Amino acid sequence: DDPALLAAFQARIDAGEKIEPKDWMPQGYRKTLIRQIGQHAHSEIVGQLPEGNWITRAPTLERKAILLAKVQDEAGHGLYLYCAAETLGVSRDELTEMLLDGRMKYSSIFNYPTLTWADIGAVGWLVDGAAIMNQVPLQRTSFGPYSRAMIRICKEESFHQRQGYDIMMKMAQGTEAQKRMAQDALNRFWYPSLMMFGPSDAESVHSAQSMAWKIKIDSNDGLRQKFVDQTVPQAKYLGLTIPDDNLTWNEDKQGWDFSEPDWTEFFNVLKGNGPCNHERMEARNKAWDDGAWVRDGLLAHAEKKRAARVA
Ligand code: FAQ
Repeated sequence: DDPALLAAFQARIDAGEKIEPKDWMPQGYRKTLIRQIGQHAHSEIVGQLPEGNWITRAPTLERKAILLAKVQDEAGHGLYLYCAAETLGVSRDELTEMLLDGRMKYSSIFNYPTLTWADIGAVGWLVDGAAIMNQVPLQRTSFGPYSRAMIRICKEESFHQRQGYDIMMKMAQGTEAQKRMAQDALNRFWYPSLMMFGPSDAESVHSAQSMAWKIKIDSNDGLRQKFVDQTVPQAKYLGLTIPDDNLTWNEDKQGWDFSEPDWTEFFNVLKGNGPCNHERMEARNKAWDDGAWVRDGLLAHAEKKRAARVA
C-alpha cells in the first residue's frame, strides 16, 4: 500500500471518522475485517445449536416461545453480519465455504454442550453477557456497516442476557435440586465464558494493529476484567459461587483478581478438539448440503429470467 494513502487513512481513523465500503482502505484492514466479521457471523449461526438443543424440551410454553425468539434473533444477527462482510467484497457463500473447510473459526464457547435446562440460563447470563461486553464497544468500531450492525445486535443481546438471568433466578430460588443444577451450569460455563474474550493480550496476535485501526476498541484482557467485575455481584445476588478460589477484591485496581482460564484447553478447542467441535461442524455441513437444491433452484430460476429478458 502507498505510504501517503496509509497515512491519510490512519488520519481519518484517528479523527474518529467511519470508513465506508467504497472508501480506500489498506488490504490488511479489509482482510482483518473479513476475518473478524465473518467469524462473528459464523459464531451467531453456530451459536444457535447449543440453545436449539433445548427448544423442544423447554419447561413451559412461555419459556419455549422466548427461547425460540432468542434463537431466531441469533440467526438474524448472523445475517446482518454476513451482509456487513459482503460490503468488503466477499460473498456469503465464500464465507460459509471457509467455515465448512476449517479456514475460518467461530467462537470457542459453542463447542461446549448444553446438558441441562440450567445451561440455557447460564448461556443467556454468561455467554450473552460476555458477548455484550465485547459488542457494546464495537458499536464504535471504525467500519461503518459493522458498527451499524452492532447497534441493533446489542439491543437484542441485552434482552437475551436478561432472559438468561431470569432463568438462573428461577432455578437458584427453586428446589435444592434446581439450585444444584444452576450451580453446576455456572461451574461448567464460567471459564469457557472467560475464554470468549480471546487469549491474553500478550498472546493476542491481532490486537495491536486492530486497535490502531479501531476495529477493536478494547483489549482482550481489559474486556475480560470488566466482565468479571460485572458478573461477580450478579452471582452473589443469585446465591451462587463462582468456581474460583482465587477470586479476591483488589482495592487498588477497584476490580476482582481472578484465575486465568486453562489456555491449553482454549487452544485445543480452537484446533477442533473441544467436546462438540465435530458435532457442530457436522450440523453446519448437513444444513449446507441439505440446502443445495434450494440454491440450485434459485440459480436456475435467475438464469431463466435472465435468458427471457435477453430474448
Ligand atoms: N474463539 O489475536 P486475537 C455471539 C482466535 S458472541 C475462537 O486476540 P482477535 C453471540 C482469533 O480469531 C461470540 N477463536 O484475535 C451469541 C485468532 O485466530 P485467527 C462472537 C478465537 O480477532 C451468544 C486467534 O485466536 N463474538 O456469538 C477466540 O483480535 C449466545 C488470536 O486471537 C465475536 O466474534 C475465541 N473465543 O480477537 C450467539 C466478536 N478468541 O482468526 C449465540 C467479534 C480468539 O487469526 C448464543 N470478535 N480467537 O485464525 C472480536 O471481538 C475478536 O475477534 C476477538 C478475538 C476478541 C474474539
